[in-house]
Amino acid sequence: MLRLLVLHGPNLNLLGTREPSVYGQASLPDLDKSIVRRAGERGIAVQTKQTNVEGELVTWIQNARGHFDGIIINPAAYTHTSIAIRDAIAAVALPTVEVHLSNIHQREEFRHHSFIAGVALGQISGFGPTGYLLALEALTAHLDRHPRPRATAKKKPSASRR
Ligand code: CA2
Repeated sequence: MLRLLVLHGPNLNLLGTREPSVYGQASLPDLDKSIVRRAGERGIAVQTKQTNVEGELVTWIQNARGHFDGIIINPAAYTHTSIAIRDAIAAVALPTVEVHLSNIHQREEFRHHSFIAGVALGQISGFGPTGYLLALEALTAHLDRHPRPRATAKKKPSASRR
């Protein structure tokens, strides 16, 4: 079974509560549910995570190696600032798709540049929540064409017996 990690960056926990004209009405849990549902229909296991902390994203990306086959990431504002996230993606060498809800190229100039795009398979921008589902399709199609040894689920620490 393919295992994909979906990462949401800073402030995306506010989805559905503010700026609906830019980011839509759906909340982050709504968005995650639609991703998990679509993945389930495709027989893919997904784990979704959100953080407002750059270093946490870096650690999650590093730890994905061996446990996930690919990453879908909306780095949010870190897209435009984070060499650390770019370096982590390059280091783990897992196929990664960059997603943005809004079309960053139609917005302010400072959003036009992505530090992530150069190390991503591709970027999907401007399709709202559908972008994550498109990313799922794109990533699975890529993994079908470029098979690699499958990732394995992380072992839960077993309770110690005395
Ligand atoms: O369009 C996207 O998905 C962005 O990654 C969203 C980021 C923005 O900095 C990027 O340039 C483009 C911002 C995420 C903030 O999300 C909010 C959601 C609701 C209310 C306020 C912020």
